[in-house]
Amino acid sequence: TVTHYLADWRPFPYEIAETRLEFDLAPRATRVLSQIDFRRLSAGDLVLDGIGLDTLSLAIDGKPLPLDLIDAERGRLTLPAADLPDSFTFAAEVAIDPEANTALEGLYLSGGIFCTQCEAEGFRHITWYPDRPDVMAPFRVTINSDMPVLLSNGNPVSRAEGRAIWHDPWPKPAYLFALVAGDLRAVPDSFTTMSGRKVALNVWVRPGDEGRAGYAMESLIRSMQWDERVYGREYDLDVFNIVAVDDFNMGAMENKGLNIFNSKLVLASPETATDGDYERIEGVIGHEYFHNWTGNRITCRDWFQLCLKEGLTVFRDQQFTADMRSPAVNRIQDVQALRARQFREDAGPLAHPPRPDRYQEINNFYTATVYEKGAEVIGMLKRLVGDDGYRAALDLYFDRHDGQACTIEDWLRVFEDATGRDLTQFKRWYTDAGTPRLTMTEDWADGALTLHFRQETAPTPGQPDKPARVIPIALGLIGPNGDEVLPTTVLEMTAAEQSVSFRDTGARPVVSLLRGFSAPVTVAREIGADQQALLLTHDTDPYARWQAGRDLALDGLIARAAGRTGGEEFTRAIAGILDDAEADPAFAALCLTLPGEEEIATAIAARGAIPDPASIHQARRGLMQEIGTRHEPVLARLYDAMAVAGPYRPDAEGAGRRSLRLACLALLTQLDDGARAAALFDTAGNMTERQGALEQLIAAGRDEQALAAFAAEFGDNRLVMDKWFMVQPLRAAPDKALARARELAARADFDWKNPNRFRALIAGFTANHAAFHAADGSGYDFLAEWLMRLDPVNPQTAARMCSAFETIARYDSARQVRARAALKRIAAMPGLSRNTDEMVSRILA
Ligand code: B3K
Ligand code: ZN
Repeated sequence: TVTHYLADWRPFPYEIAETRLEFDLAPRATRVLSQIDFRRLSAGDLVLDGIGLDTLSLAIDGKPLPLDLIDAERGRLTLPAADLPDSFTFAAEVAIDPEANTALEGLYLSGGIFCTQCEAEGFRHITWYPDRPDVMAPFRVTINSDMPVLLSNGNPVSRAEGRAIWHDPWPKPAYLFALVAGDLRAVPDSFTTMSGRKVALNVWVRPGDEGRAGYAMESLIRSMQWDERVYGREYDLDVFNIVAVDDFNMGAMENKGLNIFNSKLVLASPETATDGDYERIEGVIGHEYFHNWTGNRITCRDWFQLCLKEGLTVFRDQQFTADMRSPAVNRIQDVQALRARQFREDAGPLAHPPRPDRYQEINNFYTATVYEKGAEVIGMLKRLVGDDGYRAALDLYFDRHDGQACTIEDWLRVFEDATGRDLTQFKRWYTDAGTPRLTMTEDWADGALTLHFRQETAPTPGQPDKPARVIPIALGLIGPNGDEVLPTTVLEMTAAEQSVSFRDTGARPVVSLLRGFSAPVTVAREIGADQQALLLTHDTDPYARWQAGRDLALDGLIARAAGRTGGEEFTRAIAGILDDAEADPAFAALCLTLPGEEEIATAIAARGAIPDPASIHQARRGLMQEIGTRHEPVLARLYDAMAVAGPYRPDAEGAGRRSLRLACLALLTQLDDGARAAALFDTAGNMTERQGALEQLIAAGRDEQALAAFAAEFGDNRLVMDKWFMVQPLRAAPDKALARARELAARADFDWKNPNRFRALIAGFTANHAAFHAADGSGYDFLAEWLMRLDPVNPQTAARMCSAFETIARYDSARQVRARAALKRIAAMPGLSRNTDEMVSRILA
């Protein structure tokens, strides 16, 4: 295996004036003709990438080239510089087999629809090309096919019987190329941009799905408006197409003018999609649309710079969602997701910086660190330079770098130039892995409160030393009577240790720390339960308020998991939240939902103990029961009060009410044995409540009828049945989940080659913490078995799911031995993909 290093990047010695492609589509033998107009920029051979191509002919300026220039083993075609004029047209004719393409990379078929996925290095599966993001070109694409709908990037040029021609004037790298051909129906609309250009919009779906594409279209229009209003960015083609396909390795792809989506992020109706689905659709439609400027017009110089486009685009989609919904609630959700996925990654064998400096398989680096931490880093930058500084820097970024392939250095330089700030130390957030641990101790003397901060970051793979970073610490002070005595103040920590004092605060206040989660760090501080309860009740910062409740609950859960009593303070303090719940139901729901088992395990490990999954499961159930018992009347009242009258609307307000309703239901189910859940399942008119009720029935072991009814109603809807496959292993009691998963895996409709279906069942199971980490290693064996089955078919999806093993080092040695044995079996599999091989080796290292 080859390791690629950031330090090895060299400019490509040629540029491309235009790329012309012609496709003769056929499922088993698609012919691709390419003509690429190259111009020499500097000395060097012309090296093109190509994998799995049946090369029929190669030529330079019409003169045939010998096919033995191809190094099939390395996937390369090398044309010696000496044989090349200064400018020339390279032509190739190749044949490819879309039907055999189960890896879903390059050109493949999904339910009879031809479609493509080229990021990161999929284009080399289509034809010979400099498949690297810093080689940009305008594309002209001809598609020959009888399919009714033929789409590619850019603007349509002509359409005739069996042929469509598309032209994309905006220079782009090959990873943004896309082609779609199939029997599709359009849900059309249009948008007039701020300069008055009319853009035709289409969401393309299979016949019959038109009625479920409306929300995606509305989300697209809101995204276009928002990017104009907030970033001054206008769309730049005559058409914008979105296509939904059922077989897709990730969520969606931002191909220029032709976004291709996993159908689960497009199709929604009240009966089939949950509030969470609607929110994700809006967020991902926004994300891919925002890439048009942050990713497409300005792209990455090389794949090490991936977070240049992804971190920024996640940051933008989070801002968008906050504007469309509730900033406080969405911030808390983003922090929860960051902790669950990125902190976890950062603390284990797969830790890497937002800008990695080496990789074997770049597809393994589309991670929470590159995406979500990349976004947090931008949030910190914005906090440090202020809103105006941020806006000035972004304007400069678009001005200076439009049409270019850029680096993190270019990005930081626009902030330095626009604001005059030196970002040398700040850059460590991009180059260093690991989550800093911020410790705060307090001194109270002579009416002055002094806070002492210390930051440390544990070593990560390949990075033993961790110099201090710039940490913006937003904090406020709350007096003992609940009044805020110091509004949010930002402290810039730059040294390993730093102190700050506050006077004239009256009686000793409580510190509301890391408001708004101002930096992606973990916090260690001495704080009493009464102080946490004070913050939970009185903090003015919603994130800090929620966090106080979280910490209080975690303390209780950890005590219980260790066989002690615990959670009484949380149970008591939650009364205040319940009293106030109707003012902001979504926020109350977040406070009322206990940390998950995985989060409890993380907290136990952070305190230097070994988590025991079964005790954690018991502890959580036990505390839920106590909370339910203690607050039953008010929970029951809220449960009824939160029913939303009238037709379902996927807005934040309705979603908030439903989330509180389901949070109450989870607690009440501990007492009523699923009576309310069963009633809700039978009567609810929307998928949010039906799925929520079903999950409770599964956890309560009363699911037989409901599951049968669900399958009878939705058996022919793949997306809905994915939910059915997911919730069972996820919510089943830990000692029943594996048997359930194995039963489901044996069903004829467990179409495991479909990534959504595979993930539903297998990731549903691994997310059942106590089942996956069963003491006998049976959960590890189950995952290994399925990863070994999937790897030869779809290496990308198999490799991603190896990360379920990334936390094994925190468990007892018997579990570690079993997990490592499972990983070693995967590692030893003949023909293991480079993707999975890299993941498994890193975890085993
Ligand atoms: N850029 C794509 C992700 C491509 C993943 C390749 N394995 C989607 C996105 O981030 O918007
Ligand atoms: Zn993205």
